[in-house]
Amino acid sequence: MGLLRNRGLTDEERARIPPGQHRVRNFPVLDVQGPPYHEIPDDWDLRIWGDVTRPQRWGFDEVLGLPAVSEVTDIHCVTSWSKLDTSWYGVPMAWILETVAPLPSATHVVAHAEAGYTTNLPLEALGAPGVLLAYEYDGLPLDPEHGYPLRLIVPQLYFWKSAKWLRGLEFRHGDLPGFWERRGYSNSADPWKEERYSF
Ligand SMILES: Nc1nc2c(c(=O)[nH]1)N[C@H]1C(S)=C(S)[C@@H](COP(=O)(O)O)O[C@H]1N2
Ligand SMILES: [Mo]
Repeated sequence: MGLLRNRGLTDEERARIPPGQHRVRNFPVLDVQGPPYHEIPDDWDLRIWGDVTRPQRWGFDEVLGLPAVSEVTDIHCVTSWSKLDTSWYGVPMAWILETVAPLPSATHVVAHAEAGYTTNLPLEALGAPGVLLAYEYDGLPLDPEHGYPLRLIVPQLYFWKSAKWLRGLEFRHGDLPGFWERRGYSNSADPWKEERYSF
């Protein structure tokens, strides 16, 4: 089915679609709960804590003042859609890592989003190219459905790792499975290895 649905692609594009995936042109919305709000609450903050040298707490205006870059990446949802050349703007995770300076004890990171959604990553995954705290998509503020005001983008892993409505990054010694990881999704989530589920 995936092959038939991928017929319109060039060879170059087809090579960017992981096994079992098909390309979409729209931008599907997938989440457990839907947008928590359409305006940024007064008490909004982004917190970075745990096994780091310099914990942080930023209001949204402060986030806008941090160094920012554009990234064009392909994204892959475990439900089998992939979207090529999505365009994001925000704070590069490389800069965040330099700034907070994870302690030697830090091995994993839990991303905390509104309404209790979490997802876990090994520390190395945050160091991969293109990982971003994104606040713009296609040159505009994120849509509420896609994570306004801020979401994580981890393009090299299935998209459930890219927490929408992000509020915190917890650096930890040891792993702690997140919302979907506790419900049978793969811990490692590499789309090129089809690491979809853990059973
Ligand atoms: N906070 C939060 N982030 C989330 C989710 C969610 O339910 N809550 N769903 C994840 C899943 S399963 C996917 S595929 C992507 C979907 O992002 P999109 O709706 O922008 O396409 O968001 C991820 N991030
Ligand atoms: Mo997903």
